[in-house]
Amino acid sequence: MDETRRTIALIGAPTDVGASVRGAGMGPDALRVAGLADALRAHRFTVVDRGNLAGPPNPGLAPEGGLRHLQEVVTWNRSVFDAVDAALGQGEFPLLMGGDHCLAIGSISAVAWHCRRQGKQLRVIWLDAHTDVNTEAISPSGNIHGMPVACLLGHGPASLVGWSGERAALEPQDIDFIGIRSVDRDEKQAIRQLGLQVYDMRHIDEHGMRNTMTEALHDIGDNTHLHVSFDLDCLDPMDAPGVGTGVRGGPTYREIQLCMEMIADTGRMGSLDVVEINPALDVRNRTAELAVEFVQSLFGASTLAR
Ligand code: B3U
Ligand code: MN
Ligand code: MN
Repeated sequence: MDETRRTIALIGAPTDVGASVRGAGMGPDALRVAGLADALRAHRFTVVDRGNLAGPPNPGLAPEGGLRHLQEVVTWNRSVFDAVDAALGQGEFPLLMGGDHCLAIGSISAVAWHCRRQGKQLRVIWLDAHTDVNTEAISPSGNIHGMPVACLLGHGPASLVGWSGERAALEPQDIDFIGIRSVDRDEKQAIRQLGLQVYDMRHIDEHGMRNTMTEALHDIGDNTHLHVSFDLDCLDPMDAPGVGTGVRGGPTYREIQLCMEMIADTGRMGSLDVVEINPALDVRNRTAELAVEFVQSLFGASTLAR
């Protein structure tokens, strides 16, 4: 990343339609207030804030057919797809500021579409307490922010799959999960059936973050486009209280720093989602400020590097 200093396009998607806890729609402004753009400029990137996308309000309805707010989720993701696609088309680095994690459907579908046309190999690192691989048939909540991975793998409602030009934007071997500690009963079975690579907290406890990330990043090559999908509830809620569905027992601050620095060292990160910051539940914008710190590390900031 250091050599190229690409233009980073900040894309705000202020919605919580994929969640039942309200508040993640304020995430983009929380990141702006925490100084995301200037923090990246300090590392000599050109940063363009494209503002916030527009979309339907959260109607606050119960799930229908196992899906809450399907139409609104589709509409928001269409806008995200178009904005991410446009940024990639201009050679920019798209940084999606969510919003809840359902928005990764549009974001990663656009990245997959781009990689397909460019003949690039897409790899995704999913930083989260949850695996988000539920479908409408098995989700206990109907919340689509618990389903984006399933949709990207080609399993979900017809209106949310196939956006990348193929039924599946991702194959199971294209994605690694880090920090997992909350998986629903039927979701566990889906993970086994799909053969997903899940580095749960026990794995990190036993092997350490260094070995975990070495494994997760081992097949990154010159032709890889690495997409990072960063759900702030990956962090321990003691550090990051501003999330809707926090789960205790997350990685430490130091472990996440190392994780981000090792991703940066690959030099292959080409797109990023920063999602699930919920300012309504936060303490003095602490979670957004922490996100800004970790995003800087993802872009190569380190203690001794300029
Ligand atoms: N697995 C649960 C909870 C959840 C998933 N993602 C978040 N929460 N943020 C579900 O509702 O699918
Ligand atoms: Mn998530
Ligand atoms: Mn999560």
